[in-house]
Amino acid sequence: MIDVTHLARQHRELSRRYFLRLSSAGLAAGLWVGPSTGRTTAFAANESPADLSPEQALEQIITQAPYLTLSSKFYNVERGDPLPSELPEETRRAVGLTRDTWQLEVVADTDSGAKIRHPLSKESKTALDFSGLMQLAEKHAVRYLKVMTCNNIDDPLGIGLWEGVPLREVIALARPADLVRRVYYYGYHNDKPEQMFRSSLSIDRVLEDPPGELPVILCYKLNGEWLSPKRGGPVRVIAPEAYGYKSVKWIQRVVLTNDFRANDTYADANNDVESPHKTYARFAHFPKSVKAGQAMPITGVAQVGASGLTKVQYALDPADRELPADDRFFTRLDWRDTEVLAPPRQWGAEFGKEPLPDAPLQFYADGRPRQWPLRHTLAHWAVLAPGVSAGKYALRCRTIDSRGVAQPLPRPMLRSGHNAIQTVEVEVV
Ligand SMILES: Nc1nc2c(c(=O)[nH]1)N[C@H]1C(S)=C(S)[C@@H](COP(=O)(O)O)O[C@H]1N2
Ligand SMILES: [Mo]
Repeated sequence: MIDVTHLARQHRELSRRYFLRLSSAGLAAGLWVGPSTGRTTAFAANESPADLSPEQALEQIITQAPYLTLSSKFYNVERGDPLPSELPEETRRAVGLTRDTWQLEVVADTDSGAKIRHPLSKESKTALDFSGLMQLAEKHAVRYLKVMTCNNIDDPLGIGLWEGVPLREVIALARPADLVRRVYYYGYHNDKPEQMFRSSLSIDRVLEDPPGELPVILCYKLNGEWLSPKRGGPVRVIAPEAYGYKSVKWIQRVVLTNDFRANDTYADANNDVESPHKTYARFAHFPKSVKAGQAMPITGVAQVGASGLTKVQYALDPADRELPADDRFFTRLDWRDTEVLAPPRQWGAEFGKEPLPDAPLQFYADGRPRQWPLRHTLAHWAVLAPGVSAGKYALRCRTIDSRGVAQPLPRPMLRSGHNAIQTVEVEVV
């Protein structure tokens, strides 16, 4: 049997690039939307030339993909008619969606009893503008890696290096005085209440980061470049541990309230609005069809959720094998470990072969990550699975979190973060 650990190590030394063909190539081909749409299988169709050995094929797959996603290659989730990101430049200027016209209001929900001493409002000409934000950035700017995932979409939308000012710094400017329990925040949506997209967090989450957690930021850069209109520019919220709906784009208004309840747009339609990232695995590349006895290069990504990640495993079972009805989450399959790949030496996307500038919060000053994999990012994994006899197989993947618990756990609903165990078909001929 081929030793993948060895292969990957050797590979690291040889090529210094061993991340999967995911972010850019994958998204370009629309591969990031799950099996329900049939699109992930495009990965499988995208197979290595037949004259490569399985080891070479694995190496090729691993070396060909950058870790980060180009800003333009993120999968967009946006609403509005017209879409705020598609407004012509001149309209964007008129509605405060350019860096030189943007303003952020931070006001109190006075009806709720909340009191602040220094409201930042357009009316009183005290709203924060972009140069005010940049002034805060000089002292407080932070950067971190974070995956953007919609709790209703199987695959992550993209992963990037986000830069911004902690939201607490801007809230501090407004000098909250009394009875503030929650932060409501709103994106621009054509000034039509029915199109409004909003989200909320407890004031404590914004003011204080639990150990190991990252700050909620007002983000103005992605991968070292100004945030584009598509990604929510000039400024969006990034809520590091939350699914995408907490990261409101085209942010223009923050309301401090004494209401303790979430007012999120995503509270509708049974979405869970207090649900951190789930740890779960997805396939990137697997052979749709393979010869009997031939080793199978299999790769994928795993989202490293709140509970961390220690392992990614796969199981290969005859497709017609009857699974116990009481084991919907396949706990009794013959799960085998894959290799979770080490940090990339090249980050790809806008950075290409360049190192990440100004060490992100999850990194030491010398550019090494403080741990790997990082929570709220993606881990890449690979395995060369031993060959099997002819037949149709079901191939599955799952993760083991940092507490040793297999994830995803059985969940009553997927709207707290899509987390079904992925199953794909492999035909051995
Ligand atoms: N203003 C606004 N912000 C928004 C949305 C939106 O429709 N309008 N969609 C949210 C949802 S549901 C997701 S999953 C993420 C997607 O971010 P992306 O388009 O940058 O990938 O943006 C969030 N922020
Ligand atoms: Mo979403």
